[in-house]
Amino acid sequence: ESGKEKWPRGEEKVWKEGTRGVDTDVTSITKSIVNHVQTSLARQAYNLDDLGAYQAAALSVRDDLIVNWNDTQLFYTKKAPKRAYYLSLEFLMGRTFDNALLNLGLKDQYREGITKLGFNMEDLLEQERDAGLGNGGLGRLAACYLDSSASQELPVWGYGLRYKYGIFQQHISPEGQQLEGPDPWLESQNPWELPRIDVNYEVRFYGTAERLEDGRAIWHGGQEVLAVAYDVMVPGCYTKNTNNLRLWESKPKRGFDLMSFNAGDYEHAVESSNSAAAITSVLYPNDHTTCMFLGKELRLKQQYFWTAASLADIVRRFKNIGKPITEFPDYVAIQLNDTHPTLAIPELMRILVDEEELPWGQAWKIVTNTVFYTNHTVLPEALEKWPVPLMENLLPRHMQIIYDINLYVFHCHTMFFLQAVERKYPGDRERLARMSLIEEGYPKQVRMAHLACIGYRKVNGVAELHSELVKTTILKDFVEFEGPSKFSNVTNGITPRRWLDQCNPELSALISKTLKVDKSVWLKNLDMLKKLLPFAEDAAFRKEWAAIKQRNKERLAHHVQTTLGLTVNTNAMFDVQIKRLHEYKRQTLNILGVIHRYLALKQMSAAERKKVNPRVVFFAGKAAPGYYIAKLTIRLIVNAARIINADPETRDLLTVYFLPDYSVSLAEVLIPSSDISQHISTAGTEASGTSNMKFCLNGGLLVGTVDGANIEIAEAVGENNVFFFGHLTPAVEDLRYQHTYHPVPVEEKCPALAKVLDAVSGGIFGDGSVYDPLLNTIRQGDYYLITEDFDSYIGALAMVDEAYLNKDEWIKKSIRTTANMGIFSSDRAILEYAESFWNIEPIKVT
Ligand code: T68
Repeated sequence: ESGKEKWPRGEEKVWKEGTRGVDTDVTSITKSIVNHVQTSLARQAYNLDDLGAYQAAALSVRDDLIVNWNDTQLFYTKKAPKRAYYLSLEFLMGRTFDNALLNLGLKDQYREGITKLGFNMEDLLEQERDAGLGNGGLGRLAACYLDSSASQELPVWGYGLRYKYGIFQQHISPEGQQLEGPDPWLESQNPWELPRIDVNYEVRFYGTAERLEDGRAIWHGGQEVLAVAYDVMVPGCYTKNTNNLRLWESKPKRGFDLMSFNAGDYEHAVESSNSAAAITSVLYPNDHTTCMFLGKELRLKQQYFWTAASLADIVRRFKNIGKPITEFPDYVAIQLNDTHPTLAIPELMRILVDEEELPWGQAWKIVTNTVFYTNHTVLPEALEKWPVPLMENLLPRHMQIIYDINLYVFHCHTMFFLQAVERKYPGDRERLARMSLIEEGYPKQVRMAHLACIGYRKVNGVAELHSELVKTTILKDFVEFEGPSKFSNVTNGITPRRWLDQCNPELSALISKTLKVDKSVWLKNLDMLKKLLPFAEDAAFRKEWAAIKQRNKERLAHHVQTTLGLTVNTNAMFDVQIKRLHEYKRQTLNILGVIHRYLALKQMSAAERKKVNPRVVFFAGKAAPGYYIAKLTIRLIVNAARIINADPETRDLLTVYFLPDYSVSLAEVLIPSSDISQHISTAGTEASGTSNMKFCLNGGLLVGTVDGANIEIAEAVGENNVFFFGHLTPAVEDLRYQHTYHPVPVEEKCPALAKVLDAVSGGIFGDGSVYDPLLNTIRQGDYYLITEDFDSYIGALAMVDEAYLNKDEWIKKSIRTTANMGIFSSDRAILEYAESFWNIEPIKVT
């Protein structure tokens, strides 16, 4: 990578002749596939199955990616542009094969070649396992941003961990309980990564930090483990630019402890090697609930291991340019995806002060000019804190640095942090305690968001409302103290390559045909979708639009039939809620609404039922393994579905499905099929949401609360094209106060809901007492305000029913929605980061 060596060795002509380009004709493609069958897989035509054929085809595509990737990296090295690094503990990439073929523009050629070899493209695509290295929105956002960085030709790398086991596999027991199984996604070889055994760094834990006279410290002793790089190629859409996602794997520094081995102590000998390998063995399956990480040393180890290896790599690459370290911020921008990588701040301080021997103030200036922080939640229980004793033991030098930042950092280049706070608000001890990096208590804890907030150049939220809430709630003191200029917003986005072209190829083709523009153009300029608006008035276009939606419904029905053996009514309206299970996301509100509908249907006469719109409700999502109430919600959904779907009186009009093991690939089938999707969090709790954007881009209408990015979606597509309900954010605090101090029984507050709760308790879905802990969260306290929003929720769904009766108007709404979604492309979002934060520019690889 250094680019300094003289090259090529030997004869340039010979090198040139041997250099491979990207194969784009069908004959070269089939040759390459057969070659991989024969030599890479050591198999033959007569015993090749779908998996083997997929692997050979994938290796062939990988060759093309490597060519582009190599050229890109060399080009970057030569040009030495300022680069941005996206540090995220999660990259929820999903499958790669289809995406790579589409971005390379080679899908048709590969399809033809694969057919010639006697295989079926769709079957091969199904062979690939999802890379499930994330929990939900935060991890998928990182994946969308990588796609957009490469597509917009920005020099951006991702850094993450190569978990041996990704997000757990979800099974549903016959009683409706979620059971977790491991996700051994690396079991069959992964063609999309390049092991870089030669790129490795030592990372230290434990030991002691000895302060020297000159302000530096020496950190020694403890345990050292090795971080080894695996590179994942990230192709841009219709460009040679192919970026890199570098994932670290942990390994013992030495195979095992020879001393113990020779002394016959085999167990001790392998123990330390196991503990090193454990660091990257599994993704933590928790989101939004840091209490589940509390005191989990392994999680802190993951965070440090990854930030230390990534920073060492970034610093080494910078040094290869040959510039003085003071110019670091001119060449490097580091974006931190949530507080998970906040240790980057003390780690970069450690490198600059202890290793580069810079004075503290100069080091601090470099750090605060390099690092940016994105906040993804204002839920108080989700804010990261680490117990001081744990930190002191695992990372003694970093704990010293954090104390030093708290007490001695030059703030605004004039004063120490806490001293400056004291000066501005004399005698305000409470404020001082609130703002300190250390929370008093037993044990004391380090507040990562506060560290993030003073160590970063910019802090941003992920949708307008959320960014406002960050400023007025969790970081209010910091905004008052420093002024608002450091705090800003970048509304999330999604990549239209995966979330339109790949998951909805027929719609993509219709758009290209209608706009008379090649998809390579509009997929990278998504605002061009606006030109679809006039076609909402065109009956023939509407017919095609509706037919595609119908075929997408049939595709989903086929999927459900083949995987679960269930028959779905494709003449019904498809109503979808897919996301992590969480009380704030209110899947409970949805299932209680479904039960309300069921009870209403049961009351109707046959004549009345004739007028009802058939509806199929889909749920999918995983619950954190320790999240009891979320798991109980799944149980209620599954058991309600079992009874409702079996009722001959109503089953033509209402069915419910819980699709197990939600994943990126399942989302790709569900999203294009929806008529409506639900995004119904309590106002002020969902930072942004990104699946709301995916549904709307595919012409599904939104049912939602006035929360997160729902608000901006409604602004973009027009409020008459969304179905809003529920209380607004400013009312929430007051309502919660009422519920706590002046509680009113559900029977009084919301009789319709009370009936539903009674039916569940009464046992229509089996033993009602099982659900008491879940129902009691509503009957008592009702923190997420289900009683407050239930009536208006039911009202919104009634409006959906009414609107759906007029099919023509409905399709118009659908078209207008898609047409106005261009602004939610992750290309727009990543360019905002590039321009207003990182100060980097596109650089086209030639
Ligand atoms: C999500 N956060 C937000 N967190 O909830 C969502 N958390 O509104 C937003 O659209 C999305 O981020 C992208 O900005 C998450 O997904 C996690 O998954 C998570 C994981 C570990 C620890 C904490």
